[in-house]
Amino acid sequence: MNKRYSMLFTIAAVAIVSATLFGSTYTQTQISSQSIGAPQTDTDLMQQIRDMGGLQLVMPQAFAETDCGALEDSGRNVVEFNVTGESVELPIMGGKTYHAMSFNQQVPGPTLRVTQGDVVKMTLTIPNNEVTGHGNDMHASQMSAGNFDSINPGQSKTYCYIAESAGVFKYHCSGVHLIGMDQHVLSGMHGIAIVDPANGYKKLMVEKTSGSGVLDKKFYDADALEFQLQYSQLFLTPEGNYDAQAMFEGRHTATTVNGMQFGYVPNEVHNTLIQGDAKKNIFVAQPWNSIDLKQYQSQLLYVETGQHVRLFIENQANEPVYFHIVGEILDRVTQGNRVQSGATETWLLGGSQNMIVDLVFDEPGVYAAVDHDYAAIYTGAATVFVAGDPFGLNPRLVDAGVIQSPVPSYAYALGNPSDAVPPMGQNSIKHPAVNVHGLYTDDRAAEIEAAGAIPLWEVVPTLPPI
Ligand SMILES: [Cu+2]
Repeated sequence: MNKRYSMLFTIAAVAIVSATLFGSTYTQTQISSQSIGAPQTDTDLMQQIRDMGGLQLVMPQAFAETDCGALEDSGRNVVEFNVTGESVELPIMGGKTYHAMSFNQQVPGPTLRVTQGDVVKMTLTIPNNEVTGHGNDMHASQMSAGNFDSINPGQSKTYCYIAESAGVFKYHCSGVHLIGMDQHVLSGMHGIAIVDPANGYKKLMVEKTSGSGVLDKKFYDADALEFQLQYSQLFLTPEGNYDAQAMFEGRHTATTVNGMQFGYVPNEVHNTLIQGDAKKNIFVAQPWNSIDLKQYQSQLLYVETGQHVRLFIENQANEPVYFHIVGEILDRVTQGNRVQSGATETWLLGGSQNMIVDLVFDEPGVYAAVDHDYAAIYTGAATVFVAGDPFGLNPRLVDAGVIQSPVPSYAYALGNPSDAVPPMGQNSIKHPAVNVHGLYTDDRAAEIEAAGAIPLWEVVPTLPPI
């Protein structure tokens, strides 16, 4: 409805409502006379249509195509996203494994990162020896749902779309013609696409009294150290099979962050450094302690104090996520490209919903990001950030020769876990180092290592005593 029509409609509606309510000072003739202009305008519209040569659906450019031809040649930046659908056996807490379904032998699948307006060229391949078909529904696209349908083992499928809207968007397997979609997604076939705003992220403004009692506004550059956190749930039988009955009854057996329960908590190396004893745990739950667990050994997330940190968060499962960081306030919450809140304690994400959290850790310390649902915390949704050097390790690290001079975060010595680090975007601060960590098969872990991540299980034993 254009402005002129809208105005006429409003006048007519107000008149009718007023007449009905107050019964009335308007006569029927008067009400009708309010809309006398409309037929005249209709005539103008009909003339305009005739002048155009008739009505036609005018679209500036197709949003999506299955053959990609026009979009690939549109002059836009084209980003290829190649994924394979594969069933694999992956570990769960307690030394067991479960029958996972994955994109690229990792849970969650690889993160796609593009800039608003880019063309995404998605190719899904199902290997010959895969036991079932899979599809890929990318929420960043706006195309007919039929394109997301499954393909069979031995087949490959490509579609293209323009990432029109900025934000974080889930992608997930659509099952076999939608059948078993719950099983495939909740067994690991999910991931995210981060679509950076065309004009970049905004500066962060933090307003508080900063201990002085006087209101203080600080502005931080848009560039930030970034992490991704994807929440999901596992519904499993004791044998590690998907339990549909448990899903329908809402009885999850595990809450995962980037595929693992308690994947970002201290490990025996931290125990040794801080407690002087590998077996003396710092944290209440450390199920992935041993360095022998290689890519599955739990790792911590390291940030600098006073640094702009940006978190891309997605709820991949069914239950709401009540995202909270113990000891911190979420300085800004954004969904899509719109700020939703500032200086908030907790933000709620429904199923398949996302947000971007911007914040600054001011004080050195240990901060636990949780899903503030107690059932979720106790089944795996606790993620530990370490800001600055709260344990005073800098002098010891320098003395041992691990680092040359004091560092602003332990990431300079140990790196941040690869599965929590998204691909670089236009406002990303590069992580000082990245270590191999995640729910990866050994083959996938080897690829992550080849791309530059540090295998701490090989490096740590070679370090001098600290
Ligand atoms: Cu699937």
